[in-house]
Amino acid sequence: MDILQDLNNRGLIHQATDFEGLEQQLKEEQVTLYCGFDPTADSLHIGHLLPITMLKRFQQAGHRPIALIGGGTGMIGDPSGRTSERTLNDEQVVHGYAEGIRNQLAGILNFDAEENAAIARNNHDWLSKVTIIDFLRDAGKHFTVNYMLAKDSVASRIEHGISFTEFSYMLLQSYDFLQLYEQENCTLQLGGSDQWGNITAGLEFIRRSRGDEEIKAFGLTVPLITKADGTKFGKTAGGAVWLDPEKTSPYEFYQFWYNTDDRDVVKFLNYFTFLDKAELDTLAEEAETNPGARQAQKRLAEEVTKMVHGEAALEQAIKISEALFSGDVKVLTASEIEQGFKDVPTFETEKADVQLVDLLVDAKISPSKRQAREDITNGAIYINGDRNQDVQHTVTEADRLEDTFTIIRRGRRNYFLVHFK
Ligand code: 545
Repeated sequence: MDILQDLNNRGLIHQATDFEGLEQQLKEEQVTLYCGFDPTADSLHIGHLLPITMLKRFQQAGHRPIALIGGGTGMIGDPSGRTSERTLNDEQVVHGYAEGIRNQLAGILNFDAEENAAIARNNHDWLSKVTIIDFLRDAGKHFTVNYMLAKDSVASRIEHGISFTEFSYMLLQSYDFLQLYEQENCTLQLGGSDQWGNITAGLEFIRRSRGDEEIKAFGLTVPLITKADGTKFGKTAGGAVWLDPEKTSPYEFYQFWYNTDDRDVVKFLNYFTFLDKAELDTLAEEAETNPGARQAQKRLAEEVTKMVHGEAALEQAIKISEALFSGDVKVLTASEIEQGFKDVPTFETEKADVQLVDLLVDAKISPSKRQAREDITNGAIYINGDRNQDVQHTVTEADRLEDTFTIIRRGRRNYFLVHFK
């Protein structure tokens, strides 16, 4: 199937500058396309995932993606989609972020493909070299202030004010598109819907600066991701869902996708996975007839976790999820316990041996000794997954997993972690 048709079926096309023209170019040749990422943080998060998977889809269809790192534009700050001025980061900070983001993109796109390897470019390479005189003559002259003021990113900021720095941003992104057009024969720029103004400014700039030449360059945006319950996509109680495994563990990442609302799961399967129509139809059918089994969520979580963190991290995330669900936690390694129990109440102690009754009270698992004894005799207390009904029990080395942790459960679901230091 042709790539644009596939993207359309998946609901991935929000706006396109010349759909038919683009469709034709994609049929006729290997197209080089790009999407830009400004190093404004030390990691990407799942709000950036859709354009990344778009680059990957085009690559799988035989085209050549460029991941553009905004080492230069990240020094300026894009006003698009923002209600207030950004604070500027130092060059060292931006440089450090750029390196990390490049590596994250390299983990998802194929930089070693034979025919159409993805490449990374950094706009600091050219933006740091152009002189202000050349820039104002070669770029500035092609834009009227009137045109710039009419862009959403600027118009929405007029009331409260926008610095000349951020006002100028669209010229820099436009300058990039021309550079990549000339250096790499890049004819398509992708982005989220917030990037439409910058992308169309770039196309305008290419046309004007190339004079009479017939320009076959295009812009495409993906939709803003909405959720059925109206809350913002990608945010959890703990904040953003990062691609960096140190910031959001693969287990948490897996759980995020696994917890997708039944009303959103088919859309997200279309957006974020590479499953074909037959599989998507089967999963949609299962989600409809047997939502309780959460087969669609499971598949979504598996596919996205594998794409971002790899097969081994996915296996671990599944292992942790299953252990927590079944209660059989003894199979977990120390690092798996740390991942799976990150948000579980944790009690640290330096004691070697401790009475179970005392531990339940000290760790605030039971509110009093009397209640602790009752919980034990009632069979509500589990040590590392095994019920323990002995009120005299002493928790010792023998009750520790990996010499360090004792996992206590009260009832079916309430987990507590005791960390013996
Ligand atoms: C810079 C130079 C170019 C082309 C594009 C840019 C970046 C663009 C921008 N994009 C956003 C971004 O977010 C920070 C990522 C790293 C922490 O600001 N001006 O850099 C997001 N982008 C992906 C999508 C986006 C957009 O990276 O386009 O819509 C989010 O989904 O907000 O020549």
